[in-house]
Amino acid sequence: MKMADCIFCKIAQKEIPSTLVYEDDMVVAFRDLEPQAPQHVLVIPKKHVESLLALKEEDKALVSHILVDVIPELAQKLGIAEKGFRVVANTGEEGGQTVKHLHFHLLGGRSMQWPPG
Ligand code: IU
Repeated sequence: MKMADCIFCKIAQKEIPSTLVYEDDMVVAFRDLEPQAPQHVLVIPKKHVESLLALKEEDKALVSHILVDVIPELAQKLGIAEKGFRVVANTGEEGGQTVKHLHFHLLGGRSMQWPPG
């Protein structure tokens, strides 16, 4: 399930170091190297999925695990659940996706503006 040249696959496999904040059998979460908020974590599936558009029927449990279990738990753990936070999945070129391994940005610890740039 690993893509040889995918940096997030390497982070998930611990071949490249990162500041992990969460791990289970399906998911890892680590601190973004260029944080855009006081708390900025990336939640990724361990298996390589290029983007939201590449998800398949069989991935429904994975996505719901990320959204229903992992992100709310992490928001609590990072202390941003009460005041609020933002979850972003940049998808494709105009969506601003730079790393082609599905990732959910979890941002918090400051007031967010809308719309984003
Ligand atoms: P994007 O949605 O694909 O633009 O987000 C990619 C994010 O991954 C971006 O915020 C980078 O700072 C972050 N990142 C990282 O944390 N570690 C890395 O090795 C690489 C990118 I490459």
